[in-house]
Amino acid sequence: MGALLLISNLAIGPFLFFLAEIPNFLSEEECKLIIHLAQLKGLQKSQTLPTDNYEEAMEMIEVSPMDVFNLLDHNQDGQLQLKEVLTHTRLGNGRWMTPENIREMYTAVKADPDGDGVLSLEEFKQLNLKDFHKYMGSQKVKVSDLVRNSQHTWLYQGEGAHQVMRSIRQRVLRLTRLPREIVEHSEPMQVVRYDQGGHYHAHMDSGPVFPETACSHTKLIANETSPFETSCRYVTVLFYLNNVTGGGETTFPVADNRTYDELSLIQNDIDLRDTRKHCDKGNLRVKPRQGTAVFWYNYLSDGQGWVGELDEYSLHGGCLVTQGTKWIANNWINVDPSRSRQIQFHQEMARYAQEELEAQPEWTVDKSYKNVHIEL
Ligand SMILES: [Ca+2]
Ligand SMILES: [Ca+2]
Repeated sequence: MGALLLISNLAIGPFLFFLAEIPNFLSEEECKLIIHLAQLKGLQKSQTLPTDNYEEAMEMIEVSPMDVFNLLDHNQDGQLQLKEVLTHTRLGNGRWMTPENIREMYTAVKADPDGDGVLSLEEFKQLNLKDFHKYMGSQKVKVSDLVRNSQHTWLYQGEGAHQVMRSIRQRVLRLTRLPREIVEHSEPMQVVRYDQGGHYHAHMDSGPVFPETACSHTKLIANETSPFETSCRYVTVLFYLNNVTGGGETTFPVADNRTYDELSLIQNDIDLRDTRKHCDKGNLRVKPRQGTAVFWYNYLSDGQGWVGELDEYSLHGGCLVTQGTKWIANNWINVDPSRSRQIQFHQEMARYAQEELEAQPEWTVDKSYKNVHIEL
């Protein structure tokens, strides 16, 4: 593939965050075909509006106010700064919270009587969490308020798939130089459509890995129940399937930073993770160009030739599409940070194939991903 020679390194961070942009990785015809196949299959909303039973759901959770306070007080100074509250956006009922939203909420539930924008422990103790949940539940949420406003579907790439889909998988195999069985047993291709007004605020494609964390793919064969689960997406290959009339860049807000600090992403009311408002301030932006592939690692190496810790520099998001439609596709290569579990997974997959449990055993992997909706 001549195209592979045109790799340009866009970012090399202090821990060698690597990002490559490869023009013409896909031909125009291939891009059109992927879009066509996705349309035939049908797309679904990537994130739905929060349901009305949020309040009841929150009341079921028994956490003491002190635990919540300590969880939020990142710098442990006994006060909750605005950015500390903002970094825990899961509090937002699926809604993306802005500094303005937080201030409105403080006013509504009278959380900050001295009005200094900071919640002291005393102020927090006075706060009735039920009022907070009631307020959140009463907020009308629009799709533009969500973390992610897009539609997506999955396309099979295993044996027997459309020759173009197979060919792309082979190219990804050569690009990533990973073992064939790892690439072949990874997630199907995800195709995403952003209409005008669509966005995806900055996020990681995969989660941190603790000793108790299970990977979605190897969980199938591991007979353990784990408190944490993540998709273990070692590599992301993102394809731009069309030229976007306006906006829709991929932003990496901290790709070139010297030091990573989650809270430095929010300064003076500017949240760099907000891809509707602050994409222009990010460190690195890739403009969508039909056929171009972008490739990066979401995890660092463990120093022994295997997957290590999550690379926080891989934080990225989809900027607001200001005009037209944006089509992209993702290929994620899934690797379990536990080498033995990954090997066991391959053995099991090979066994399934041999036993011919199903007419097309390769579909086993794809089936396992069918109902996976990982919010990241
Ligand atoms: Ca604090
Ligand atoms: Ca205060």
